[in-house]
Formats: sequence, structure tokens, C-alpha cells
Amino acid sequence: MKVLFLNGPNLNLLGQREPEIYGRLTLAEIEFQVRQRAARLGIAVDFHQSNHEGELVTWIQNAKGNCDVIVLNAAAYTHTSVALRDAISAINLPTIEVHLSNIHAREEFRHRSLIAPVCCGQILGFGAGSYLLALEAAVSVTENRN
Ligand code: CA2
Repeated sequence: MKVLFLNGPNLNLLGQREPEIYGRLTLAEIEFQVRQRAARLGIAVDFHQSNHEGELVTWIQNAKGNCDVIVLNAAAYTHTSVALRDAISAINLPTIEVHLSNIHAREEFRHRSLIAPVCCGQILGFGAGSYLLALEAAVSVTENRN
């Protein structure tokens, strides 16, 4: 089983600013934790970050046939991107939406997720723990599919 983790714009800045919202870990440190947990579960992981919407769309399109589940922190594109939503719809692969922060406890513009209706679920508000919980959810999603 393989899980593709995709991270959207500005997540490369994690650990440098706004630690009260996003925590103190860098994205590389979160990736390390994910890889450690995945190794214990016997899961292969791909982990990418991009500041470009089109690159995220391409990775989603290429996921078909290459992985079993996508875990997506679309960052700000969560709230704006019809392109990401259409890409998720098009590939028909289980996709789990994750966020470090609780987007519903923040500014109103973050309450709406354009990708939520085409994802199988959302995990948010647990900091780096959201990524680890998403890994567990990915296992459960594939077990329920097969
Ligand atoms: O809570 C999350 O995971 C978000 O997806 C993070 C996005 C935000 O736009 C979403 O509403 C919720 C922002 C990621 C940018 O992260 C930064 C890290 C350090 C300094 C500034 C931004």
C-alpha cells in the first residue's frame, strides 16, 4: 500500500513563523514522523510540497495507478481551488483532507473547503498529529474498499 502526501502553498515555511497556529515542527520534521509511523505500518509514502496550484493538480492526476490513497493539505487552495477539486473528482482515488489547524475556529474565509465534498473525510486541528491520524485513516479507507 502506498500513500501520497501532498502539501500546498507556504507549508514550506512551517516552523519559522506562527508557531501558535501551526506548531514548531518544520514540514521535513512532519515528513520524518509520517515516514517513521508508515514504516511501522508497512506503508510506502511519497511526500511533496508545492507553492503552485498546477503542480499539485499534476501530482493528483498522476496518482492514479501509482498510489492507493492521497492525503492532501491544500493549504490556502483548500478555500479557493476549483482546479484541485476537479482533479480529485476526476481520478476517483480516496483522498483525505488534512489541516494542522482547526479551520472552523479561525477566520470565516477558512471555514469553507471547496475540496471537502470530493474527499472521503477531513482531519484537522491536531497539528502534526493530523498527518499521523490521516495515515491511520488511509489504512482504514483501503480496508473498507477491498
Ligand atoms: O491548518 C492548515 O493546515 C492550513 O491548511 C494551513 C494553511 C492555511 O491557509 C489553511 O487555511 C489551513 C496555511 C499554510 C501556511 O503555513 C504557514 C506556516 C508558517 C508561516 C506562515 C504560513
